Amino acid sequence: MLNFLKSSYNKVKAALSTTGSLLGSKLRALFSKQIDSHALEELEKLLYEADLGVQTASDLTQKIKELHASNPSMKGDDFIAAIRKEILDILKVPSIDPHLASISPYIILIVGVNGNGKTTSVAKLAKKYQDNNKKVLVAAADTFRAAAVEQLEMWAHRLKVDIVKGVAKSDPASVVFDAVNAGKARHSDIVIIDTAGRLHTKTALMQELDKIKRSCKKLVPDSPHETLLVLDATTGQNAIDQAKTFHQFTPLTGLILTKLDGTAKGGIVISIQRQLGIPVKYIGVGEGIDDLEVFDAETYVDTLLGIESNSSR
Ligand SMILES: Nc1nc2c(ncn2[C@@H]2O[C@H](COP(=O)(O)OP(=O)(O)OP(=O)(O)O)[C@@H](O)[C@H]2O)c(=O)[nH]1
Ligand SMILES: [Mg+2]
Repeated sequence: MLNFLKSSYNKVKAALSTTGSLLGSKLRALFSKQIDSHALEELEKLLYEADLGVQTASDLTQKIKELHASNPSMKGDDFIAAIRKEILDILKVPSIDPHLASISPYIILIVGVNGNGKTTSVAKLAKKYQDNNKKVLVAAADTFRAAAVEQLEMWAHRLKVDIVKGVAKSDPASVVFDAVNAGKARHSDIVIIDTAGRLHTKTALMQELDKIKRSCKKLVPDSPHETLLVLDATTGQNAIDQAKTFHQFTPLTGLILTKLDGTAKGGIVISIQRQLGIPVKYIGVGEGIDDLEVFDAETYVDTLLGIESNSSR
């Protein structure tokens, strides 16, 4: 297993600590009182406010109601444990493709709405692979703005990874073709493609992604191996709409959820998984180059619920 697949959990905890302490302590306070209809209503509200989504909030509340009815002596921590289990059931998906290391070049396409953190995530991913002795090439296929190419160039320079870029306003699909070609010729292990921010509601821009994918396929069948949608966790339920529309136009293999350090509502991960079934593969926990973590359901849930993990990670 690649080293970086074993997350460093402290950063995740730090990023989610606002939510963790808030939701966890609020739940504990709630469960220390009499579980009556008022408390159940309050529970549903708390879960909803943490961005778990209407359905999950309602289902979890129903579950607690049933548990309490069948076992009135249940205590606060028992309820929290029950919620933990339910959430883990929702999040039970394989996280990283097992064949990841064996295909070369492994092509990762990064897509998303403007400003969600695509370019930063490309750089962070490049660094992770590089730290694991993978030869990385990044493709600056955001030809829409000159500044976008410069931003990725700056990262590529700092990280000393190969970059293939197009001239301003050139066809992104042709930049991608050149990049994948270069990746093959230079024996890159990983090619990560940065694309322009696009609104999920703009059909022409969404079709452009198809063209980019065709460029990849011409050179490497079955690629891109990953199409990762970058979502900003602070946009709450709007992120769900973005994911739904992107997924319709261009099937996604996973999500990168950025800016979890900037929200007190980390529950969006559960909403997304529950409604769309697309796995969150990475989470962004800051602006630094090392602030990207492989998503781990247990760490996430424990942090969200303020449960002290006793494993020695
Ligand atoms: N706090 C925090 N900031 C982040 C994270 N990821 C990205 N950012 C910041 O979000 C801003 C936008 O990031 P970019 O990577 O430029 O976003 P983009 O999706 O490439 O934007 P466009 O190319 O304009 O569509 C930058 O200021 C990043 O530093 C994160 O996980 N946490
Ligand atoms: Mg960008």
